[in-house]
Amino acid sequence: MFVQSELSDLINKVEDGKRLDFADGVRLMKSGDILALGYMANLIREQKNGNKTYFIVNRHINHTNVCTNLCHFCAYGVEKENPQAFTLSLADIEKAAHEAAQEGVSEIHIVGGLNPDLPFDYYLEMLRRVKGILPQACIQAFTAVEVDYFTQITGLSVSEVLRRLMAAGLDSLPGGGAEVFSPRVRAKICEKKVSGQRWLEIQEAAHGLGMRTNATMLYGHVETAEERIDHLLQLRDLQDRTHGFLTFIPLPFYPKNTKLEGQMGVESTTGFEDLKMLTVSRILLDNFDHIKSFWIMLGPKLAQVSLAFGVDDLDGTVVEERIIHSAGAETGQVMSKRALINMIQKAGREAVERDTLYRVLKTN
Ligand code: V47
Ligand code: SF4
Repeated sequence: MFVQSELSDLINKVEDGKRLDFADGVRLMKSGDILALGYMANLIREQKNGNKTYFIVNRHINHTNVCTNLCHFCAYGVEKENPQAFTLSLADIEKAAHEAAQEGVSEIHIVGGLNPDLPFDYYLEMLRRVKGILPQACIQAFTAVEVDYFTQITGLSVSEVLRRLMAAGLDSLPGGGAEVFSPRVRAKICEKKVSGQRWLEIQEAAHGLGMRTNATMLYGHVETAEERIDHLLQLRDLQDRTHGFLTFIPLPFYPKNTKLEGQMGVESTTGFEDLKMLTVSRILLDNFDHIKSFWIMLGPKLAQVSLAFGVDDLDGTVVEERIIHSAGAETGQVMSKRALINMIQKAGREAVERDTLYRVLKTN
């Protein structure tokens, strides 16, 4: 029971286990009643995951920053002539995988730019070598944007590209590249990137092959409240059909060093807005088991508070995150397992180490 709120009717719906619609979602997004939002989100979070908070020991590898898309919100991707351009050799990637093996990771997370000099074989060989070094770890690699790019350079269908990647060791697709599905928003921030519809099609194809994947939304730039809700509901529709999504990760926009920096109305998100986005995601995505805070972007303290506002998963013991740090994130790049467990326990939650597929490895 939550007393006195402009959202009382929606609280009743949530308490009765009823699904919220588009108009309800927009009202949530425009409400300032963070405690009512938190109450609803926490109710759902505890129904789904009890007191558990999941975390993963993983390592991120960004293999190249050369990218032909040059999205306006991205400070990471550069042209190949840029002095900052880099591409890791397969030997560099093997070295990172050996280090990760020492750290006891259960997941390797690999994403990069669309580099026209790299053949499809580079990616297949990368997967084979990483799997050879870390046979027990899951490889979560290549966003739907990269998968679409592989279809362009090979002439193969999405399903065939995915089959070949899976045969080489790919276990799961990360959630990047979704941004905001609205064509209006994409025209303003990433006009060269695949459409939202194509992003969803690729996820659906992956789910059809039995692969589980993640979903994201990049918020806090030019999008409206309505466009955020539309994005969430398109994800919910696909999840109703496939049940292939593992988790949803809202990503707050970092403007520094991007083409959007300094544009009218574009500023860094605030803590209140971040918390609101997490709660609204938890409330609307009633068919997603998990909502994840990426502490690298939210900052560790807000990420910890989010565990009372709908979030049940903290990612991760990340190493070498480059994408958000290029855009001005000042958080560290590494969090020890001990520090993650401490954050979770001090929030009154039970810390559960998981793998990519949310199989429990250890409860703390
Ligand atoms: O698609 C790029 C975002 C994404 C900026 O699946 C930016 O578990 C903020 O998707 N400010 C890649 N965000 C990272 C990603 C991700 C991260 C952690 C976990 C998972 C997962 C996925 O990063 C891109 C884009 O949406 N991004 N530039 C920026 N300036
Ligand atoms: Fe390239 Fe991805 Fe950055 Fe866009 S967000 S420029 S596709 S690396």
